[in-house]
Amino acid sequence: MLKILHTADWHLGQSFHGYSREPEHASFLDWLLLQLQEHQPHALLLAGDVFDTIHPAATAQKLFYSFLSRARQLQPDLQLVITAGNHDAGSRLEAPAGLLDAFSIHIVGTPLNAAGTELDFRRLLVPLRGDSGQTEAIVIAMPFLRPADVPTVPAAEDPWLAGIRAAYEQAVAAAAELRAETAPGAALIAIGHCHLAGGLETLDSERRLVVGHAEAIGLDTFPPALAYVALGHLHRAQQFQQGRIRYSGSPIPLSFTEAAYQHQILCLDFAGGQLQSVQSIPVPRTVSLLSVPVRGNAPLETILPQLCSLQELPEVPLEQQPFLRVNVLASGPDPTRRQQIEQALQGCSVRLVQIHVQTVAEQQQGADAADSAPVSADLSTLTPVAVLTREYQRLYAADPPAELLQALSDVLHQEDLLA
Ligand SMILES: [Mn+2]
Repeated sequence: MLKILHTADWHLGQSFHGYSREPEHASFLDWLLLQLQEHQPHALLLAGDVFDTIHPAATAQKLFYSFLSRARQLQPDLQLVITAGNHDAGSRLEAPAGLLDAFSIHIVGTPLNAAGTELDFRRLLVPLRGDSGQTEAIVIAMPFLRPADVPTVPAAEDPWLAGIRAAYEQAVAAAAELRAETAPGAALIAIGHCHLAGGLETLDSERRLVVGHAEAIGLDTFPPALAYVALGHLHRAQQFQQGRIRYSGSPIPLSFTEAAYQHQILCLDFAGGQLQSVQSIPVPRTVSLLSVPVRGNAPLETILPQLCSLQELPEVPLEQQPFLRVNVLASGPDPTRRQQIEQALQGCSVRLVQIHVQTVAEQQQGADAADSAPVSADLSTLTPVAVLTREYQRLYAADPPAELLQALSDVLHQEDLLA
């Protein structure tokens, strides 16, 4: 019997529109320690994106290392396996690995050997002890694979994707070999940080993994010999192949587009080399993400009364205040927009982090069409008034009001006087 917790995409140190997520991360890690006490897992797997950036702030590093130390104190037998994601600096994350190994904390940042010259799949293998005190699983601690990290596959149509597949093939072979030598009944488990074909992305959340034209790897990258595949990268929890392959998702919403679903960690039970059961454990949300309106957007005059109703939110310290995004549908320019919104929010216990403006024309054509509207012009005949008129028409599907044109002509006239 072997019990494992699977989590990923912590993104410690994330700055959210200028606000720190540290209090939310600290609450999550406190909660995770309680889960360790309650579920008493033999191991914890963290499948990449430990930190949000390659140079995490000292406070983020402190949060991480103090979690490791508290977890070890609470549960001295706990085995931790941690890999680097695309947001992490693999070799930096791995730098203290020699020290942490002594505490059964295995950190893998790169699949390369110590000299950084060759792939070494043996060093990715972490045997996990279960109830029996014997090895009950062998984990392939595969970090995020960059194009330079993967084996060369001759004549591959896509060298990166083919290389990732080859990397797993060779790693699984190495794991099977180790299993045959040391623990014949053990389960083979792989960690991965990748975008699986068919996976649900969260718009504007995950940093896309595109090299050349390729992005998503196929499910067949993970051979049936693997009893379980613990994935990171996609922030929404999801599963494939009857739950044999799973993303645990991130523990906190990392963008507004992630606000609507339940974040979780997974608790897995293995016996006889097979996955027996999976329980998803919802992570309590300590700071909410509010959008006004809840869906889509609305004109400012409709939004303002809704903002005033936020006065009813309980007063809490800044770090606990909900994050707020306001989605405005604009029929024309309005330099007082922010001011009106801030006024309506006065005294409200919220943090306004984003005013997202979509114009009527953008809404009609779809934002992309408006962004990429083809522009061609004869510069010799292009006047400031023509530029204003065209841009206004593009944004608002209407002619600019007379007072706006007058204001422009006043400015131009002043320039003439100054010249
Ligand atoms: Mn991530």
